[in-house]
Amino acid sequence: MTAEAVTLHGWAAGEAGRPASPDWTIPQDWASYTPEEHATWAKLYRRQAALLPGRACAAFLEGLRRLPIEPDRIPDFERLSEVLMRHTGWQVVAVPGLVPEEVFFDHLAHRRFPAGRFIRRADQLDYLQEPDVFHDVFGHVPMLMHPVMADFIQAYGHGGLRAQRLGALDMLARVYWYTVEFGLVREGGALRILGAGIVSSAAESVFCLESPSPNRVGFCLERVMRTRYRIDDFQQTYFVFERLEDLLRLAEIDFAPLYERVAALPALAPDALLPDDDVVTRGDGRWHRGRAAPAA
Ligand code: HBI
Ligand code: FE
Repeated sequence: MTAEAVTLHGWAAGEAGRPASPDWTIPQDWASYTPEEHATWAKLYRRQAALLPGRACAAFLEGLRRLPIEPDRIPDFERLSEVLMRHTGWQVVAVPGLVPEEVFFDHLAHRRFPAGRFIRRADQLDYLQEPDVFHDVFGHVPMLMHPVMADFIQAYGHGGLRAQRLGALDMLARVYWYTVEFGLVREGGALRILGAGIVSSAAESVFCLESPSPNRVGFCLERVMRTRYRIDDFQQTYFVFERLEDLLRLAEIDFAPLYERVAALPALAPDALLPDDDVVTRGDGRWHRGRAAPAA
C-alpha cells in the first residue's frame, strides 16, 4: 500500500484492481449477487433501520423512503438511477471499489455517483477498508435526493479537480470528510446525523450523538480545512451545521484564497478545541484515551 493509494476514506486501492473502462465503471450485473450477499445487505439494512429514526436527518430518511432501497436485497442501480434522475438529475454507476481521485471527481462533476458493486463479507459487518455497496448506496444515495446535497456533491467534484491543480486536495478532503461523511446538522433544536460514514455505521450512529467523548463544534470552513481526521476510529470532533442549506453556501465560496491562508497555518489535531470555536459539547475524550493512532 503506497501513500498515494491512501485516499480520503483511508481506504487502500484493493486488488479489485484495473479499470474495465477509462471511467472505471463496470456493469452492476445485479442478477449475479448471491443469496448470501443479499443476506448481508439485509442484516446491515435492518440494523440501521432500527437505529436511524430520530437520529438521521429528515433529508436522509425521506430520500431512503422514496428510493427503491429495500430491506432484503441489494438495490438495482438502474432502478435507483431512474428515480434519482427524475428528482435531482443524478445516476448511480457501478465501480469495483476505490477509483483514482480524478476519476471520482469527474463522475461527481457530471452527477454520476460511483458506487462500489461489491458487498462486504459477512465477517466484516462493522469495518471495512473500501467503500462497498452498503456504504455507498445506503449511506450516500438517499442524500442525493435532496437538492442541496445533490448540488453540493457535484460542486465538490468540480472543486476536487481544481484543488488538485492547486495542490490543496488535503484541505478539500477534510471539508468532505467533516460534512458529507461525518457531518451533523441541527433540526428542531436537536442534533441529527448528516454524514454517510455515520449512517452506514451502527456503532458511530449512536456514538456521534450520544457519547460524552467527542467534541461537537459549529461548522466553520477554515477551521475544518485545518483539522486532521481519524480514518481508523470514531471521530474525535463532529462539526454541526445549523441548517442543511448552509452546506450549499460553501459551494459559492472561492476556495483558492482560503487554501493559501490555511496552508500557512498549522494543521489542528482531530481533538483540538480553539478559543474561537462555537462549542456545542466539549468532549471528555474517554473513548480515544489510550487509543492513539495516526490521523490524516
Ligand atoms: N472512489 N469509489 C470511490 N469512492 C470514494 O469516496 C472516493 C474514491 N476515490 C477518491 C476519493 N474518494 C477521495 O480521495 C476524494 O474524495 C478526496
Ligand atoms: Fe463515502
